[in-house]
Amino acid sequence: MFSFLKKGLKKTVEKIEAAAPKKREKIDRDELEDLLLEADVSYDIVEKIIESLPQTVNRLQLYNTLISVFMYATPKIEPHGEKPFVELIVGVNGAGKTTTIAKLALRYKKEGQSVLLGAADTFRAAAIEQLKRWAEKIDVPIVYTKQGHDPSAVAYDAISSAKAKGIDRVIIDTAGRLHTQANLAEELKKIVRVCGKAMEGAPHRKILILDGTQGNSAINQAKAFKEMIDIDGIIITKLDGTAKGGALFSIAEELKLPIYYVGVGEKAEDLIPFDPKEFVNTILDAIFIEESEKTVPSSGKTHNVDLHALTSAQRQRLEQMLHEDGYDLLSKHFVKEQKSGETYRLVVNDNSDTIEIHGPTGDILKAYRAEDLDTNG
Ligand SMILES: Nc1nc2c(ncn2[C@@H]2O[C@H](COP(=O)(O)OP(=O)(O)OP(=O)(O)O)[C@@H](O)[C@H]2O)c(=O)[nH]1
Ligand SMILES: [Mg+2]
Repeated sequence: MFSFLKKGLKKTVEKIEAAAPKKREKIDRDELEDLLLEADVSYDIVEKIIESLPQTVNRLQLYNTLISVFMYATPKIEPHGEKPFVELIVGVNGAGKTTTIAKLALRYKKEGQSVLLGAADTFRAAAIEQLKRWAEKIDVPIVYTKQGHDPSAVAYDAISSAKAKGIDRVIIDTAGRLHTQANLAEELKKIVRVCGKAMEGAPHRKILILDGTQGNSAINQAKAFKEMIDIDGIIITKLDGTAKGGALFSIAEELKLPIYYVGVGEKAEDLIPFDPKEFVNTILDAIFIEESEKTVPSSGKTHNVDLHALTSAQRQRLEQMLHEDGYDLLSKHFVKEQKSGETYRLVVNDNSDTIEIHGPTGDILKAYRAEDLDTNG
């Protein structure tokens, strides 16, 4: 799954790497500012991020700052109680609504849930046809009418049909454009109302689809939809086709909505749950030296320290020993030398059963015996 998101963020990562070809352990604030702007993180957010950081920034410091942007990635509402769980899909035209519906349907199906689609984009005949083709391809039932018919009626019928058949989920497609913006707002509001008449509480999730290639300009569009109907969360499509992946930071921060999934291709399989940690780490991998790329001494088998594997007493003892020797624990992978401010790598050597501090060329600067963690210094 990790590489899947990496694939989706390929262009964004390439852009960062082109701007800063040499990976490093720390980055200067000014250079970081340029890199983030390069990845289409909006200016306001870049300023906010930079403000909270020291002049030179290490991976962990930047991780902690970037991840905090995604605090709205709250646990998603899951189907419970009465069937079906109804999702209404909205967004401007071409954003990827219909394709994303197919992707969601396939995902739910693979999870063992039954799905029914509602073709409530009745504005264009081609839109109905497109969803019908997808329904056929992934083999799920669909409720549709002729072009120009009332989309609310389709939504109502889809929910009623799913209720009658005991289907787990309904996903409703909508038009991205009508004759006017006011028409669209009225229509979406009406669909929402009618869903509620077909089933109390429906639609359970109103999902806004945003085209990732639009970067930050998708934000105003999103705000307009948020005003029309109360959006619950976002799916960002076409991440594979853009170097503007950094816009996800601004989108999350500005809209204060969770990002449920990201689209990383045109096939029904190309939808992945959005994991902020993975996302931030993929960006950081483009800037900082990856742990595995760093030089480690060939003697003995080493791996990263997993501080979570230590008891809190052991960890305290390790910090104490490090401190006495002139180092501070920065993160589970790094320490800082108090005198020079240099960052060194912290690794476990399984052969000698020690925790070691490795210098830039892999030389062992200090080694602590694992058993000493259990004694009181
Ligand atoms: N590369 C890539 N293309 C995508 C992705 N999602 C959708 N697309 C493409 O974007 C185009 C528009 O997608 P649709 O699903 O038709 O968009 P829509 O929002 O339903 O558009 P309207 O019905 O016109 O409002 C299609 O060519 C899709 O194949 C994605 O994640 N990656
Ligand atoms: Mg469509």
